[in-house]
Amino acid sequence: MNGIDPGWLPPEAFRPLGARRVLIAGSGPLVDTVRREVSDACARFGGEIVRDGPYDLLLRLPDGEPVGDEEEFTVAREGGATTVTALGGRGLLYGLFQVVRLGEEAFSGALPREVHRPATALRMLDHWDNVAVHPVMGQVERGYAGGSLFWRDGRAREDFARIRAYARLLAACGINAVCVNNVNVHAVEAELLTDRIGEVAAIAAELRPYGIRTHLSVTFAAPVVLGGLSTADPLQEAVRQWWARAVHGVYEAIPDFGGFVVKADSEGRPGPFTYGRSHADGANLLAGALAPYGGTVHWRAFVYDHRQDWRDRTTDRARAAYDHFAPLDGEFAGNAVLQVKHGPMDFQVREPVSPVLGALSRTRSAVEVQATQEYTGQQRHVCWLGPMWSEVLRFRPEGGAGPTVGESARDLVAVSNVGDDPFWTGHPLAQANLYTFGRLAWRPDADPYRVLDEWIGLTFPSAPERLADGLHAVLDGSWRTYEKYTAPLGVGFMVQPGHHYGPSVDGYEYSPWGTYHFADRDGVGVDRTAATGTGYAAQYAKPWAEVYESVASCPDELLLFFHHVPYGHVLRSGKTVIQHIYDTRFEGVEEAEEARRVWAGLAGLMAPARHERVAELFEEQVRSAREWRDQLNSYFLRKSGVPDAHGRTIY
Ligand code: GCV
Repeated sequence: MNGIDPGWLPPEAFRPLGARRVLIAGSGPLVDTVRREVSDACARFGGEIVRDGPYDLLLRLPDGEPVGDEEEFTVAREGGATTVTALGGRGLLYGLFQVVRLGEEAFSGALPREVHRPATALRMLDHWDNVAVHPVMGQVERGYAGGSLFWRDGRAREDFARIRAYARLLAACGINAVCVNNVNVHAVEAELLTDRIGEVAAIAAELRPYGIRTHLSVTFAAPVVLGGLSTADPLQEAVRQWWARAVHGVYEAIPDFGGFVVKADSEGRPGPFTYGRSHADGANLLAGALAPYGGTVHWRAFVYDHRQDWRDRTTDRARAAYDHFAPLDGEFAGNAVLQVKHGPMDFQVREPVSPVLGALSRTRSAVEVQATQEYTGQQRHVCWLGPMWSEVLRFRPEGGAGPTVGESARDLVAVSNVGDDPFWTGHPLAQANLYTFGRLAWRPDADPYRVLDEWIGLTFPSAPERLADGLHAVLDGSWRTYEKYTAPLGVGFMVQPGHHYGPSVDGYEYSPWGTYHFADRDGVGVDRTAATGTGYAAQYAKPWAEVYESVASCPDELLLFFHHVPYGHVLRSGKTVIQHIYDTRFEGVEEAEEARRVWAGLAGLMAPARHERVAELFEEQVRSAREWRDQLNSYFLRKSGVPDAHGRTIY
């Protein structure tokens, strides 16, 4: 593991635990993992694992009860000893990491009994990793952290120690599932389901000791492309039998296999529409095959027409997922989970919460976010997404006292931002996104800034306050800074087509992808109202349908997502839209420059390699932010003819 960054588990973070007398009561594979962790820490810091007698820390499972995967655990400190009691092996492991998080606090003073229980059943990372290098997308689709951790040049990598270390990091923030291949399943990757399941099993063996289940993306056309059948029609008996056999083979190789992830009828992927069947038919076919083994199918709701005519103002990509899936609520099998991107479009820096998440009272759902930062700086820019994800999870689709998205979702899924980069995430500070995702998935109502405190505390265990303050200064507002210098007021997609990095205001304006801003000389934005627009606003329940329908009540930051307004329209801030566009782009660049300055002042407070990597990336971030500012401002000045009220340089 030489040269690999320890992430949020540097050896030093284990000092308080490793210096103690620790009693471990229980048995099972995950208890063995706990024992190894404690024993390594004690070897380093002078403590010991004791069999009885006085102890500082007791890690225990209930006596004599069968131990399963249960995740709940309790931490308390009474009578001079700290006790972690868990209901299952995973719980004990999570309890151990909670003690690490608490540090010295776990061993001093009183610690009132606290029960920790995850709010979501499954907290999964989807790797968009290809087995073979794809001619356009490379090894990892939208990957900005080097190559795949799992695959290289057509086969499974044998860097098992690295996979094990990854599993350890994930367990320490509560993640319990990983999907090991891209949802765009190409020919080579399709074979993982059958002939090459042994390679998946080898990866699963490294993830398992940290309580992580392995999932696989499969192609809906598998019976045709792998099985030689003439159809993949979900209602054909031969197709059903083919899937049953395939799934049986998977469980023979991986008895605790988690299930499938499926992208169907989306961006050219095969799906049930080919056979005139619904997505419930499709999902239930796979759910039926997985059910006898306790597996789950995560069926993605990212279904839309990517060959739209830009001249056609009636089709609205934002509507698509709801139009396809809301009518199917109640038709999905119990082990079919509808996996919904958090916004209706595609991981833009600002989108409303997907209305699908408010339309599934009888369907299990998973919220999908994107840690890889495809549209939020591609891990070249600092963009900590904790506050954005938290806003999504706290959103109440029915308003008032209705449940939040975080309360209704069964699972939380993130598109992984990890690769074989020595810093795991390409941008060393993007590790904070991964950690925050895991912790928010465990507790969707957690305060993201406190989660960031945890990440800082673990990653930099003996950090002086100055470093913690500096990291907060750089990270806390970084998402809003990114929003300021990129796309204004919820408009989205002003990026370079294809690779999606850097500005191109009209890059997607006359394309088939359904992502338009409709800027002309008078105004900008998409009319998605029920009264005069595409009707998207009416996909929400009240009060949101009304809030978004009216220009007067629509939140500023989403104004151009829902409305086409003149440049002179006055926002709640009292500024016109055009002045807001100019001001926020100038402010965003200044904030990026300021973050770069703060970062420079943190040199000497961390490993030089980490500081240097981020410093280099800040040069690129500031360059890119200036490019965004100048292209956006020049574009809108030229379209509108309205000068900047402050007379700043616009080209
Ligand atoms: C995996 C966007 C990305 C694609 C991705 C797709 C998806 O369109 O640009 O690379 O494909 O989302 O989520 O399926």
